[in-house]
Amino acid sequence: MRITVLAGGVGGARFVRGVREEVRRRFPDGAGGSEASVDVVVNTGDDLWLAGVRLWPDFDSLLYALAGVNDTERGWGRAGETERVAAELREWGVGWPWFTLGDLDLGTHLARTAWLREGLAPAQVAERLQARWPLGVRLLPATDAEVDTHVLVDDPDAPGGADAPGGGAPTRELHFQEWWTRYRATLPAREFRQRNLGTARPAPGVVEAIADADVVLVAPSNPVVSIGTILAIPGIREALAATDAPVVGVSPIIGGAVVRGMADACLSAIGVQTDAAAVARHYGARHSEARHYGARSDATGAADTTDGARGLLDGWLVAEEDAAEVDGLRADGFAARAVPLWMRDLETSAALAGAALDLALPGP
Ligand code: FO1
Repeated sequence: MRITVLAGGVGGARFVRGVREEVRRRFPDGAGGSEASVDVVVNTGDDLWLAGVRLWPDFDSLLYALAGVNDTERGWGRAGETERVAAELREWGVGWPWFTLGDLDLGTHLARTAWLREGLAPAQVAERLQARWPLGVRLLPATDAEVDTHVLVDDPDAPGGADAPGGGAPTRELHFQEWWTRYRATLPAREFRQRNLGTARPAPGVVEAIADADVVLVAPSNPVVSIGTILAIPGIREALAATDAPVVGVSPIIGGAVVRGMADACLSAIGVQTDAAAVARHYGARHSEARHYGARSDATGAADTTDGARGLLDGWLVAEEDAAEVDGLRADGFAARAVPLWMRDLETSAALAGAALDLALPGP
């Protein structure tokens, strides 16, 4: 059984921990002749260069969480972290004062940057990083290209802001991390722009992981900047459309609110409601009659509103709080089910992963 998960950082990490646990329970040591493997295609749109080092926030969130060395309170970074180097960097005026690079975390960034500078491709660096701990899954960066996300906003420092004389307000492009952590996504996003998308290709192993999978799961990660970036890499959406595996997603929205983070600010920027069914329709149903949507692939990964072409999903799990959405989703071509969606601990994460696998592969 080959399971492939598309995932972003913190929400993705909780879900993948659940998948790993559920797989261990269902396929203990290849019992009954069946072995299972889990590949995770990781969002690289949050990545950035800062203070001379390359950061991969979503990859590191998955790496640390699966290794059990993550800071579970904060949601990102290492447990037991100290910030001595960060204090020095602030004194030097290097990096961003609102973005803290912990000492242990910096070890990861330095190792990664050293290997990149030696000429290793990001996928090879990813292999080296995950060799340190027995993760039980394989993490694949979505692409070797630097597709760092930038956000176009009205310039917060422009005199007069939106009311500036001379028509349209001046705009500025911020790196996603500045928009997210410095401004807490409060500056309305006019547009998300991924660098280098034109020449980006899926990293080695990514297309195969999707093509050869028995099941593909879409984690409850940010549909715009996490899953949207993965889907926007030329070749990945096509691999999903072509795979024989069922593709099942999990809603990142519960009862009309985002589970964590500020994904609602990203959804509203691309005109998608913060609603479990709206996110499913944004991804699109693979086997719909194409009454409501087809394929308009763009940089946000959307696949909606034209005739005849296919979306991405066979199935969609919504929260029990959103059970009223299930009938409408089924009518639109999704195998939909309402289940407990809160991932409070390993047990609830594993139960959610089990529900996703059951929806993808219903028993006889
Ligand atoms: N998030 C914050 O809110 N503040 C920080 O100072 C911060 C530092 C940081 C350093 C390395 C890293 O890998 C992640 C870090 N994050 C920080 C988390 C990150 O900004 C985002 O939560 C994700 O990129 C969104 O998934």
